[in-house]
Amino acid sequence: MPRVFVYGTLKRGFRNFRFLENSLFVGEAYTLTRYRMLDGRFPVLRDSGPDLRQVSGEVFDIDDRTLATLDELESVGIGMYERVETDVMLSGDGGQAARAFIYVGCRAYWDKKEQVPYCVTDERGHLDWIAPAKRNK
Ligand code: PCA
Repeated sequence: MPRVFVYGTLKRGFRNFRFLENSLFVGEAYTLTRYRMLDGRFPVLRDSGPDLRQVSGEVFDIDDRTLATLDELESVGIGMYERVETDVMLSGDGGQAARAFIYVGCRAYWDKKEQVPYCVTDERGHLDWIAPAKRNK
C-alpha cells in the first residue's frame, strides 16, 4: 500500500485534504532529508539551495487510485512536482522511521519562478507550512 508524506495543502484542515479524507492517517511526521521551501498558495520543496531544513507534515496510507489522483493534483505529468521516495520520522510514540512518497518541486519548472522562501519553523526547527489565509490570527 502506498504511503505519502504531505507538507502543504494536503494536510488535515487544509484546502486539498478532501483528497485524503478516506485514507488512513498514520501520524504527524518530519522528513530526515533537508529541503528549502518556497511559499505561495501552496508550498514547494526544493532539494538544493541555502539553509536546508527538515520539514514537518503528515503521513497517510493511500490506495493506488488516490496516488494517481494526487499525481494529477500535483501536476506530475507536466513537470511541476515529481514524486520521490523519502525517509520520514513519525513523531508520535517515541518516533518511528518510515519510507514515504513526497512531492518535490521539479528544477526545470521552479528555477524560472521567483517565489519567496518560506522559513517558519515549528518547535523542532522543522519547516512548517501554514496557509496564507490562516496566518497572523
Ligand atoms: N500539496 C502537496 C505538495 C504541496 C501541496 O500543497 C502536499 O501537501 O504535500
